[in-house]
Amino acid sequence: MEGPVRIERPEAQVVLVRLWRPERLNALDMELRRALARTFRDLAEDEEVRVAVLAGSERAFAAGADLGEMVDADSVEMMRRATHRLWQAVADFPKPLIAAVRGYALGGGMELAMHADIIVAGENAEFGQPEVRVGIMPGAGGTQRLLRAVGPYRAAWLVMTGERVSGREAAAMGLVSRLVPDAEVEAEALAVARRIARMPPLAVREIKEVLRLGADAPLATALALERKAFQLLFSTRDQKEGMRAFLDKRRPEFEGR
Ligand code: CO8
Repeated sequence: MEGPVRIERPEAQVVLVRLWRPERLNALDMELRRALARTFRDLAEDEEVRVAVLAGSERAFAAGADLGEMVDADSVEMMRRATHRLWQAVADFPKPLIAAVRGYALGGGMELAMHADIIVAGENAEFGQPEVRVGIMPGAGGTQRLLRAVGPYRAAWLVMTGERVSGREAAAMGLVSRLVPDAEVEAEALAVARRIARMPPLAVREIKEVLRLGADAPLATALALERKAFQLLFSTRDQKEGMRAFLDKRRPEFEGR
């Protein structure tokens, strides 16, 4: 398949979305971003897909926005590009998204990784928000998602200095869900995807939504959201199947109903 975003189907119900602009370390140009947004909108509707893995190449998950496309832009041009709509297509993906990070995840690349629910990273991956070094600042969640992930003091240090941290250091900060040797990143991300794909999809979808919405809501509101979603799941066949299978001492078969 041609193009900067490639779709692989390594197994049933799991899709691997691969950023493929290796000669530019997967720098995110407009073509790649548009393709990524289209891909996630399509996958959201695809009933065959329960979980997505987002990966890059061996050297780079993504080395940030394509600076060649930004250097001469003015504010009006940046407003006209309205790239937040393209990012939003990834943020709105309703199924679990696992980022498999090898090599560089810088600037917009690190922000893209933070759009995922789970980050699997290699020990020598390199995370960073170097925007300040090229005269700007993060513009796709790199101040806000990072702040929520690692706390204000580490976020300020990373964003103000633009320094890079290894996968190991990022894991110690809480930015990584699973830290593995570099060569095992994709296999581990796919193994996690496979495990989640076996779970009841409606329950997983509710979990994602409540985690996301709850994180920024007052606690009482978030707990109410959780309670309502919990109660709602009692109308699913998968709830009956899951509990009945447990009582019958057999494996459940979840169908997403
Ligand atoms: N943009 C364009 N081209 C890039 C980028 C980039 N971000 N990163 C790498 N490339 C290109 C290089 O220019 C080089 O091209 P060529 O072979 O033609 O010279 C090729 O990729 C390979 O890169 P290097 O030769 O530089 O490889 P090294 O291993 O020496 O270095 C680095 C790798 C450290 C990753 C280095 O390339 C680098 O510092 N890249 C820039 C990283 C950066 O600053 N990223 C942040 C960009 S700003 C940003 O992401 C803002 C996001 C805001 C999001 C909101 C958007 C609206």
